[in-house]
Amino acid sequence: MTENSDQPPLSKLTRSKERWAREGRFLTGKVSQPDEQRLPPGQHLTKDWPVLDLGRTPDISRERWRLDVYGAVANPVFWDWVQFTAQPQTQFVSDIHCVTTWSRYDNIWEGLATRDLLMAVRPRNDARHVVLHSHDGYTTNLTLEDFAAEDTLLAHTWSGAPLERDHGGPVRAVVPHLYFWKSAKWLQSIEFLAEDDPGYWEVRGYHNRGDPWQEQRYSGD
Ligand SMILES: Nc1nc2c(c(=O)[nH]1)N[C@H]1C(S)=C(S)[C@@H](COP(=O)(O)O)O[C@H]1N2
Ligand SMILES: [Mo]
Repeated sequence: MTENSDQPPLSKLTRSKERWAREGRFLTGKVSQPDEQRLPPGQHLTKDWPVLDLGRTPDISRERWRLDVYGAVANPVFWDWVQFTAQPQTQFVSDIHCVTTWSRYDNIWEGLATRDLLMAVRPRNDARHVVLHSHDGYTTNLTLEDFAAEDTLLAHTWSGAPLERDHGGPVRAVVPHLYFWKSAKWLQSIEFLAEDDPGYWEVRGYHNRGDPWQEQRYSGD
């Protein structure tokens, strides 16, 4: 999580979010279950789709894009666009829950399901954790179990159209059962690890797991 000095400065929102994590902003103290209520505690519904990131938007063409999957796996891969899109394609419809309290229902994603990726790379027995690395220097960590969740995918298409650059195109992760900061945009590589390695927001006060139903917004929640 080194800060690149040739990167533009972080956005004002990014700095505010660091402060909110320290203050415990937006916490309601409630817990609910997905089957009881579609909207997690403390969230409100939005119809538009806000753009949130560190304020650096990488410009990666599909031609230049590669996916590097490495670490504690039997079969590491380094795919270009043609190889990536030759993998099994899956469509999932899921809700987005951002820690800054907006949620957006019924997003239609298409791409490679993480379960299919796992079949291709075959995690070793000692693999327990996954780190997603992005082209803007962002990282986020997941347990192997959360990464392998049923409706989790590496998405290149949203609502039938190529994923926009602002929203992480060419390819972003989508991990719908956790807060949206776990869904890395501009995905560059996926690292499998025996030990946990907290990511960009996880070392800046966000919860290590981020389950919206348990309102795991910040560390210590
Ligand atoms: N690479 C990268 N991925 C990222 C981020 C980021 O700054 N860089 N921000 C995260 C956060 S905090 C959120 S809420 C979502 C926002 O995705 P959106 O801009 O498509 O709504 O992306 C997540 N993935
Ligand atoms: Mo976020």
